[in-house]
Amino acid sequence: MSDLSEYGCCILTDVLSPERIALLKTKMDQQYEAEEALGELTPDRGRSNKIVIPNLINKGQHYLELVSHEDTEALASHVLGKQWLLSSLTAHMFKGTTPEVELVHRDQGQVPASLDQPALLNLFYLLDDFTPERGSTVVFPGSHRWPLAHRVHPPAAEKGAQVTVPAGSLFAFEGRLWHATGASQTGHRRRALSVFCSAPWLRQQENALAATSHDLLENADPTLRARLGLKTYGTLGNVNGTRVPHQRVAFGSVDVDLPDFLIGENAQLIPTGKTRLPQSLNTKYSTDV
Ligand SMILES: O=C(O)CCC(=O)C(=O)O
Repeated sequence: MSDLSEYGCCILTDVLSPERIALLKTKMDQQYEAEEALGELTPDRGRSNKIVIPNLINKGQHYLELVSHEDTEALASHVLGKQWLLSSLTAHMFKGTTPEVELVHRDQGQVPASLDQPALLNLFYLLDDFTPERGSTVVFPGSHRWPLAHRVHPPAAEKGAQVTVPAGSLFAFEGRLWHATGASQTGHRRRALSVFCSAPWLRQQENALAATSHDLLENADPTLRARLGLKTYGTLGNVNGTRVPHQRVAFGSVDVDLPDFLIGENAQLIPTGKTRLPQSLNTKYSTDV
């Protein structure tokens, strides 16, 4: 925690056991291959060889365990307060070599640069060793405290330092730190899982309530539901006008249920539950059956 406040980043080693690393690597590779086979439905990966597998929330309990991991809880609560939100849960890897360092950025680039506090915290759980040859992250230690004039235009990538961190570590960097994905000479996969945490007043990177299966939301424990946004923070995050517990509470922190109905014009009830597969899959399914 003191490194985080001094340098804007920190490293905790030996956080994941070798067995857990092996399992997560296998699961991540399988997930990637399976999504690639989805054809038109494969998420858009962009043109870079740095691959991000989005929205791991629906993709297995083994990923959700990192959200409730004690080190996630400790660091995120320390930096962002106890009511932090899950901004996104993603997997990061390379597919072959990457010739250039990617964009140098601050994760909280969309928050006014004059804000002198972290609004985001990126927790990278490393499944492979991060080394400069493998394109480890380029960081500018201490840049989270740079004066305002240096917070908008990024520093030159060559002036940064690349981290060296062993697999199984947690590499944490806060939202004001200038950083970039390094160039990979070797083409090593360099796998990591990102638990991206935000202050409770900031919009989440993934639209969790639209992107999470309702089954998962209904069955999630209260802490996970809160991390995904089903808890109020002051006057934020209400499901207003439909039946929720503690209807009259305007301030504070209250668990919120997904309503079965919204109330529309002339009190017409609008059902919220919907599960519709794309037409092509529906046809395939009914033919197979
Ligand atoms: O892939 C990396 O090394 C850094 C990733 C990054 O820049 C980010 O997630 O904001």
